Amino acid sequence: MKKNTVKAKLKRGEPSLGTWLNIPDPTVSCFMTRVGFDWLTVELEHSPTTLEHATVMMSMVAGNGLIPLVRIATNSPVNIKQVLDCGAYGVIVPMVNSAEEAKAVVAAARYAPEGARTIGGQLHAANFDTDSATYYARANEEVLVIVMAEHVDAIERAEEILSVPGIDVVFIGPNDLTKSMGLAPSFETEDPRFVHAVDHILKTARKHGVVPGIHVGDAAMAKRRIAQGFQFVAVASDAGMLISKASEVARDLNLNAGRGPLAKY
Ligand code: 3PY
Ligand code: MG
Repeated sequence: MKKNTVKAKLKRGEPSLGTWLNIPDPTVSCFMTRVGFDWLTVELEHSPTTLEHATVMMSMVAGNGLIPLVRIATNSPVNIKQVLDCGAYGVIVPMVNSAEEAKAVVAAARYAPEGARTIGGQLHAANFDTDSATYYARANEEVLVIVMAEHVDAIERAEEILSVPGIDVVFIGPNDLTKSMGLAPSFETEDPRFVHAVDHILKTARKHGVVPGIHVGDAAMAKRRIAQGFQFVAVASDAGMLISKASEVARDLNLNAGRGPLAKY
């Protein structure tokens, strides 16, 4: 059975960088496997991507030697079970704001005795180049369980959330987090509430042996967050990078005068 090389890297204390696949197209996923990231996350929360697209995209990512992850739309056992059964090496769950919600994530993502994930499917094993029996025996070791801290409630309850056994990574969503503070959504701000929240998650994650992660808008921010101690770092998205580069070219040709700032995510 293939190893989850991202999980292994994070366990060794090393940083691991990836990006988001917001475009529901395996050709784009294929291109993105060629640029050097360790992992690619198929976005199901804020994109037109269906489970069917996601399955093909994950097969492309795993087949090309990268680690396919999925961010589901909402925290539900059905969403978690389906993306793992369709071949994800890890699941990213948005808006986990209490210990109960974190326990529900672990229960859905881990087979017994750690959780209550039900048995079935073939694609999970196929994406790990193994048979179902081996997958059932080893999945708990290989699958990454990632909860998002992206609301002031999650910051307040970080101690209880990150004490829940079975969580590998806590991933900060700066845009929803800043919005929940009454600020304009942003990847980064000097606002002391945001600075303190990020620091608090970093320290609390370390205390409980959970890997700290964060989404950033560009390479400079990624370097700063890694220097600060973050390990699981997502940089922008395929769609964000496409729009950003295309807009830059259009701007250099004076084609987009009067348009708003470029998308980063
Ligand atoms: C956010 O910034 O809110 C995110 O969800 C990033 O992934
Ligand atoms: Mg978010």
